[in-house]
Amino acid sequence: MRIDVVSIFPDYLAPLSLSLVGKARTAGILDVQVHDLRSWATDRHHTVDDTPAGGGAGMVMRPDVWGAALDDVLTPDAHLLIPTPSGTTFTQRTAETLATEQHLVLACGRYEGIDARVAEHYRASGTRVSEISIGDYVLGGGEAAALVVVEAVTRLLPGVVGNPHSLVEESHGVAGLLEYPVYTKPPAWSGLDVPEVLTSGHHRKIERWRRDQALTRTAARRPDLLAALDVAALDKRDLAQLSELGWVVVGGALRPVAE
Ligand code: 6GU
Repeated sequence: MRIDVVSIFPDYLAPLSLSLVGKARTAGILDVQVHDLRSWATDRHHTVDDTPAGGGAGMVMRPDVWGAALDDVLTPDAHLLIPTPSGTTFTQRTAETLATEQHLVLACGRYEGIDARVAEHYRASGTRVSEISIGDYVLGGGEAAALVVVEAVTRLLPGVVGNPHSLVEESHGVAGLLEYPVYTKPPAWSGLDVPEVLTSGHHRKIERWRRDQALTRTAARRPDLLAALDVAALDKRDLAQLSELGWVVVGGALRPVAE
């Protein structure tokens, strides 16, 4: 996969040389190029923004500078991603879809945003354009979001994660549950023991315990995920555990028992 990132803070993307993403690049699985938007500015001060049409606070990034940059960086098969708090939510499903692409181009703007004509123009020209948000909070710019997107996508590329099985049971996987808690050695630490079942060697009991823990965690931390769960994917023991947690099936969906 090829990923181009365009930003006025190219140094912000330095972590893309580290850890999992850095290794994917070294292994030749991923080609990442970071570009300074200002190199496409034509005036003496390398201006990239201007005051908002219609008035208001802050500055808006100029479409002419972005257009020059994107005309150079986009390819016919590229998917243009514009990180913005007003975008559609980036989820694990988004990462899975993007991991099948040949070429991603991330256009990082400051949070007041890029002139709306940029997305409109490239959509009209046949480029796939997605405006994406990484969550319901406001960042100073798209760079941190770009780091998030690149890491989430890269770990799904074939050959990046050593054991592909670790992609299966994780939080926000297809089961729609949060991951169960994990433990390692030593068996006793700070007065706390590794749960006995995990050292029992009973693989079926371990599997059941982990599933119950995943359900318990999801009920406590992300009840929205339980409410969206496909009830058909739940077995009798899931339903028993959920009932202990105060969740029952009502009209084909999980609902908390009213207090
Ligand atoms: Cl993608 N960009 C900015 N500036 N803020 C955000 C965001 C993106 N996602 C959540 N907040």
